[in-house]
Parts: sequence; C-alpha cells; structure tokens
Amino acid sequence: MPTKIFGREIENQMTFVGLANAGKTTLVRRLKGQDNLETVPTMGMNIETLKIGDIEVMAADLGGQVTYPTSLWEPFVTKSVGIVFVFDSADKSKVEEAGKWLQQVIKWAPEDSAFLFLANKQDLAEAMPLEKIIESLGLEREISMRPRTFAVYPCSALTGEGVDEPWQWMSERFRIIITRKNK
Ligand SMILES: Nc1nc2c(ncn2[C@@H]2O[C@H](COP(=O)(O)OP(=O)(O)OP(=O)(O)O)[C@@H](O)[C@H]2O)c(=O)[nH]1
Ligand SMILES: [Mg+2]
Repeated sequence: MPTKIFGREIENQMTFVGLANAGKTTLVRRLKGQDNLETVPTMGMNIETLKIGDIEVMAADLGGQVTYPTSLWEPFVTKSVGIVFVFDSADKSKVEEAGKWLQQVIKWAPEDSAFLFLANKQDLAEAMPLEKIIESLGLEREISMRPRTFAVYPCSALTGEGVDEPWQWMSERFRIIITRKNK
C-alpha cells in the first residue's frame, strides 16, 4: 500500500535521519544540486523530491531536534525503500546518543530496504576517522548481517567530497528494490 503524505500517494520513499546538526539538510540540498547550502535547523521535517534516473523519489528530511524523535521518525522509516543515517563525525560528545538512535532506526527499517550510514563532516580536522566510527558504533556487525543492503561511507556534505559514491550505491539499490516491488 502506498503511503499518503499531504494527500499525495507516495510509493518511492527515502528518509534522511540523524541527530540535530548532523548535516541532513545540507546533504539533501547538495543531492538536489542546489547552490545555496546554508541551512537552519529543521523543525519537524522537509519533504523534497529527488530524482534517481527517471524514478521520482519522495525524500523526508527529518529534523533531529525534536524531543521525542520516535513519534516523528518511525512512520517514515518503516515505509522507506531507502534510509540515509547521517552521523556527525566531529561531535564526539554525541556518539553514544547517535548509536542508540541508529540501533532504533535499524530495527524500524524494512528488511528489504537499502540502509546507508554516512560519516559526515570528514572535512573537519577533529572528525573521527571512519575506522574509529565503525568500531564505536558496532557497524561491522550490521554490514555482516546485510552486506548487500547496508553500506557505510565517509563524506562531507559541505564540500561534496565523498558524496557521489554512496549516492551511486543508494541509487542502484533503490532501483533494484523498486523494480522488484513492481514485478
Ligand atoms: N564542516 C562541515 N559542516 C557541515 C557539513 N554538513 C553540514 N555541516 C554544517 O552543520 C550545520 C548543520 O547542518 P544541517 O544540514 O542543517 O543539519 P541537520 O542534520 O539538517 O540538522 P537538523 O535539521 O537540526 O536535524 C550547518 O552549519 C552546516 O553547514 C560537513 O560535511 N562539514
Ligand atoms: Mg535539517
């Protein structure tokens, strides 16, 4: 059953989640090819459209600042074909909190969805290296459990470095899942 958002039927849904300030809105703007990457904290959510080849994708860019993210995130994540978890690699004080939410989002994610974990803000000198993040968040285990549908990449949404490769991965997986669903 397609989900209805603001009265529109949505079949191809992607959700961007992560703690406040992680870089979700910046990333979505970059993916849309917008020149202005300046953002303000997202209150509630932004609903955007993204193109993957000729597939139109409804992208929910959720605000990380809500007090009880569960109420907002869960219905989006559970209906998504693709989920992008954006992690702030430079904020060491929030690793534990991010890890907790990551586990929750992984539990909500449909079994046949594509799950992309992005270690964002790699341009900052204080950014934790990818290996350290993988170790701290136990990502090895997630990758080994679903090697074809769970991917981890370092990137900088701000500079654009490292964004193309994971987006390519997500686009390919997304297309495969949609094609399978429509058969
Ligand atoms: N240095 C650096 N800064 C970034 C990067 N990505 C985002 N930022 C900055 O981080 C701040 C927050 O970015 P947003 O994209 O608004 O973060 P968000 O995850 O959408 O935050 P909420 O909407 O509050 O959940 C902004 O000042 C961005 O410019 C990055 O890759 N590197
Ligand atoms: Mg935002």
